Amino acid sequence: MSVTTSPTDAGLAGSSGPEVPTVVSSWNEWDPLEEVVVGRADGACFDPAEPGYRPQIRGPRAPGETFPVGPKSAETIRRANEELDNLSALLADRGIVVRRPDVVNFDHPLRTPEFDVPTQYCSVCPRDVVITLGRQVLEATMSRRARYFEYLPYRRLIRDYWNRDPRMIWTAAPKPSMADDMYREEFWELTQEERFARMHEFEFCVGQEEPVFDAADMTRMGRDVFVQESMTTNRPGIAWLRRELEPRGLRVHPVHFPLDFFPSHIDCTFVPLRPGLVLTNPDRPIKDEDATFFTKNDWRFLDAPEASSTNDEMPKYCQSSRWLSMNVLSISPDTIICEDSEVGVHRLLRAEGFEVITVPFRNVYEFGGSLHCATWDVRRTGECADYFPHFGPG
Ligand code: ABU
Repeated sequence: MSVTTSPTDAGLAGSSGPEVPTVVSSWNEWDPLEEVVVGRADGACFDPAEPGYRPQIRGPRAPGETFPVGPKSAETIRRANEELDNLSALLADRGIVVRRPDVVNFDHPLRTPEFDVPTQYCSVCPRDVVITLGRQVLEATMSRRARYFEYLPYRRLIRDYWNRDPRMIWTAAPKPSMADDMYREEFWELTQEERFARMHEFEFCVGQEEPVFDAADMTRMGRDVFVQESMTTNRPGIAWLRRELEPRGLRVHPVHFPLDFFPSHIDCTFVPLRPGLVLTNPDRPIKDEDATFFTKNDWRFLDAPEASSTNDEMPKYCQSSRWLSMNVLSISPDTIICEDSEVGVHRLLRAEGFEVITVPFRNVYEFGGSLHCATWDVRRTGECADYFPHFGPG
């Protein structure tokens, strides 16, 4: 495949000079990692049910048992924090600057003019909330009520980056109302057959009126940013991103995975590992028309192997799928951090020539994600490159 440095670099990067420090700069998911934010579990609550979300207990349940509401136990939080701290120490040992969000107590009801929820959620998954797009830090609209204020634990860090880096651009996307009529509650009642029949409509639990997106529905590949239509990102959300990012020289592409009936966040579905290679989910193939853009630019899709557990064997209160196995963190184009138990993924990546580092992370799963979700890369070495030179038709 051919790679060119984007002709729009100058416009994207702004003025440069040795005296101006670069604090925020990350163009893709694989360049050498220099600075990262790792989430923390303190103050976390169970995700409350709401129009955009119906949490479920995994595996067998006692008669009448319902999904808990309120704070997670001190022991659950301790175990997750141990793994998050261990990841932080490993990254720091490799010379990567690691920063952490503020400690926030999420056990507060939230009431706005449009809605209320009994508690908020947690600060384990910065990836869902904020994204670095070159020199820009963008706060997502978010899609769920309990996550409306989830940017707050990161604001001290964002302000610090903004103060230290005069070229850093700080943008907060407009908050949606999250009123009842923003959602399509009938989505939750559809049968499997109905979902199958409607799989190409890409209509989920959020409507198509207000722009809505979670940051984790985006994946960055230099000048090109891919955004999946999902339960957490709608078409106006993608249109908003396009208008925001294209004047800065990026290209925004909607992508679709028709067999994923509950899509939420692209990083267990379509995970770029290095230029020309994407780890793909065999249960959730990309729509043919979307795949063409990759194949005509000589990208290769590498199907992930079976995960180490079934969905039912995932932690009881975990709302993510077994495909957290694919939720890896690249710290360079040839070094990837994976969860300890996901041996199939280790084997596959080693066979592709990657150095694989493994860490225990299963106690983090019930907080919404694995290694990619629980991190937000602020700075990676490298510039904006064009990995898709064959852009037009033909
Ligand atoms: N937060 C990522 C979860 C994606 C999945 O369950 O497949």
